[in-house]
Formats: sequence, C-alpha cells, structure tokens
Amino acid sequence: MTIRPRTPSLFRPRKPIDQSVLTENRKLVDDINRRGLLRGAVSLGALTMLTGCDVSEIDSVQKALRAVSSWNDGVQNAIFRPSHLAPTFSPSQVMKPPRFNAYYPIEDVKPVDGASWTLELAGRIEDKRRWRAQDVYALPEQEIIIRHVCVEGWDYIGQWSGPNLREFLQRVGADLTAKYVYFICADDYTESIDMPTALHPQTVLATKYAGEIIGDPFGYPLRLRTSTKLGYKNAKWIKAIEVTNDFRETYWSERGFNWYAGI
Ligand SMILES: Nc1nc2c(c(=O)[nH]1)N[C@H]1C(S)=C(S)[C@@H](COP(=O)(O)O)O[C@H]1N2
Ligand SMILES: [Mo]
Repeated sequence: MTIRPRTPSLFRPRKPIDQSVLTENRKLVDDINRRGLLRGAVSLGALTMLTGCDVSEIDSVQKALRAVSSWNDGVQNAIFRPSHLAPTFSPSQVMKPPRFNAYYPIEDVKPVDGASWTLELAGRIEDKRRWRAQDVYALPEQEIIIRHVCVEGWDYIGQWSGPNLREFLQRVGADLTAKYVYFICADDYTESIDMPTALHPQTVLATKYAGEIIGDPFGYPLRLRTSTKLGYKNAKWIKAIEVTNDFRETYWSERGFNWYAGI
C-alpha cells in the first residue's frame, strides 16, 4: 500500500464510496471483525484512521483491508507462544463421527487408496524417500483431544492421533529453521503453516480419530491436526509435504481469508 499525502478534494474527482464496497470484500471484513483487529466493526472511517491511507477509492479500500488483515499475521506471529498448550478435553466430550467440511459437499469426496498412496517430501528436507502408509502408521503416536474451530462459526471436540509433526520433520532431516511447511492434498487443496506452528507440541500428522483409522471424508490416510489454527489450516488427504522459505498463497488465502489463521 502506498501512503500518499492527501490531495485537497477540490482537485480530485470524488466518487462517493458507500459501505457496499465492504460487502464486496466480505471475507476480509469478516476476518478483521472476527479477530477484533479494529476497535468496533470495520468501517471506512476506521480503516482510514488505522492505515493512514485515503480509502475513498474502491481499490484503496481493498488494499487497506488486505493490509490490516496481513499486518496482523506479523502481530499474531510475534505473540505466538511456541510451547503454550491449547486446552484439551476428555474422551467423553469427543464428537463421533467428526463434523465434515471441505470446499465441496461430502458426496464429492474422492477416497484415497491407502495401498498405493505414498507421501512425497520436497524442499528443505535431507531424506526425501517416499513414505508408504504402513510406515507412517508404524511411527510412535501422540493423541490430542482438542477443539476444532471453523470460520463458518461452528466447532467440535475431536480426538486425533498420529505422529507428532516436529518429530517427523526431525526424522526426515527437515530444515527446522525454514519458514513454512506446505501441505499439498489429493483434492487440489493446499495449506501451509509457519514453522513455529509446525514445531508446536500439539501439531500432529493425524492417522486416527477416536482411536480408529480416520474415515475417507476426514482425510484418510493422513491429515494435519493443529491445536492453534482454524479448521481450514488442517489439510486433509495430504499427498506431499514441502519445507520452504518461499511464501506462496494457499487455497483460502487466495480467496481473501487470513493466511495465519490463529485461534
Ligand atoms: N484437503 C482439504 N483439506 C481441508 C479442507 C478441504 O476442503 N480440503 N477443508 C478445511 C476446512 S474449511 C475444515 S473446517 C476442515 C474440516 O475437517 P473435518 O472434516 O475433519 O472436520 O478441513 C480443512 N481441510
Ligand atoms: Mo473450515
């Protein structure tokens, strides 16, 4: 965003901007409101105050919204406590089966064949040998009973187990000083998380739900489960993991949702 001095309005043709521009950018506005980034709700006035930008043009409104949303990625990252544990729950609170969500309905889930599936490793990883499902399933498991929070406004308690991501990354010789871990999924979905989140003690490559191998709709044979990120960061049907310093947009960040997505 360029911050430019205000031109006196006399010399500038002024198209009146109304709140409809905020409706058009609903995802960004919702994201900013949900995380309480502005005192009160998003308004054109509040955006001008916060960014110091002239938000009287449609373009700059969108830029200001993006700036507020991504500015917060840095802030969220700065206050992230790497080993602070998210609340956990008891087995009696676990919802069975879990609640399904994806960017398409459950009928359109294309099950992954576990027998032919292999996990590809890419980027800053020393040992890039592919993993078969039985080898991933033979690794030591960790169980977490945590709350899943979807931006759509619902949540549930889930019981997930599988190899701890930090241990897995160490085992394959990943560069733990790299910035991001990307997940490429069988359904053309992509997600990535920052390294501190990947190394968080409650971040798991989940293979089981409530003690049983996860069902097809929930990401069989391998999906991510974090305790500190919104639902959409938890990639299902993982087919490749890449460790990298290069930022790339992901499925939802391309569509205006906040990339950091902390809860
Ligand atoms: N591969 C893939 N992973 C995905 C999604 C998706 O569409 N594809 N949707 C995300 C969203 S928005 C949510 S809320 C959770 C839902 O996980 P669940 O079905 O296990 O509750 O998966 C996330 N991971
Ligand atoms: Mo979600």
